[in-house]
Amino acid sequence: MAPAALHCARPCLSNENMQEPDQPPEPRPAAWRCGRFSYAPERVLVMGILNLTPDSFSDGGRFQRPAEAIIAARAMIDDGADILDLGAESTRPGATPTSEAEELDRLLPVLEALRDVSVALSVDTRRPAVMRAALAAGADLINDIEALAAPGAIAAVADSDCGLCLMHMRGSPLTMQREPAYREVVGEVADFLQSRLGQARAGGIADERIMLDPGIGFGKDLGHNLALLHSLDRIVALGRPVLVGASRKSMLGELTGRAVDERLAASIAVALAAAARGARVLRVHDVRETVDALRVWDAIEAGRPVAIQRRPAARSR
Ligand code: HH2
Repeated sequence: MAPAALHCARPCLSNENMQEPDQPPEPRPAAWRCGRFSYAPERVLVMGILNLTPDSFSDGGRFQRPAEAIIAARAMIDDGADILDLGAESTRPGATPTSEAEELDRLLPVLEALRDVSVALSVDTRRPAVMRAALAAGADLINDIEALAAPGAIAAVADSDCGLCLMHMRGSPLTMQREPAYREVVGEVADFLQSRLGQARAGGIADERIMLDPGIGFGKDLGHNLALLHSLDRIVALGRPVLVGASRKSMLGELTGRAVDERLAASIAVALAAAARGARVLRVHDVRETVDALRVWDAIEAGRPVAIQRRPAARSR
């Protein structure tokens, strides 16, 4: 991809004008398939975070009952979310694992109540049994911070038509922030994701279903996170849509000195910077504000007002 194109998430005038006259047009990447949905490759999607946990780092304990989580989910859809990411186990640094039964108890009532919403339903889990139960209950996407490392995880995903997010993490949530060290963080993360992509492919999961995530804050210090965001094009170059999740994370606290509930501006800044470098899915707590920011950025990139993109229709189950 030409450097100018990195700053333009959707085809726009400035991008066309930069094209050399005798250069062949770049091949258009295939759509990304995700359960009931199929997304145009240039679309930047907003994934709203719905943590059903008592202990998530920024919004743990927000919901006492499933009904409250369902109301919050519907509000995120009204605010413009394309995907909802339901998590029933915290992965914050130092978190101890939740039992499988507890993860399912938190997740399934909410997922089942939302199964026919007009946006994709993602489930953030690393357990194959939870993946299978979630897919049976209507999930469109499996978001695995362990990149399908658990025995049986590849088969659980391969047996469905769901989308898949493979994320890079060093160690486990309990230990990952104990002095993380890399020779060259961007290259090592890219090599890991390339290798997991190959294993998923070999296990029968088509490329068109897969996206990749450098895993901001998962076994990385501030320098590692900034290097990955700065050089996100090297992850984008692996040829799959890239997800970035930096919303409210501690790197933003380190850069601004702000507490976790005061990181909205910083979260928007990192979301736009990631989109400008080619990220196609932004995992965020603050959906409405991120959607507004993307709309303004899009119009500036295009040099004219841009019609609000309609969400793709869901295929029936
Ligand atoms: N970050 C978190 C959880 N899941 N999944 C992907 N693909 N990428 C991420 O960056 C990512 C993720 C951690 O954030 P959060 O869900 O807000 O907190 P917690 O893990 O404490 O529930």
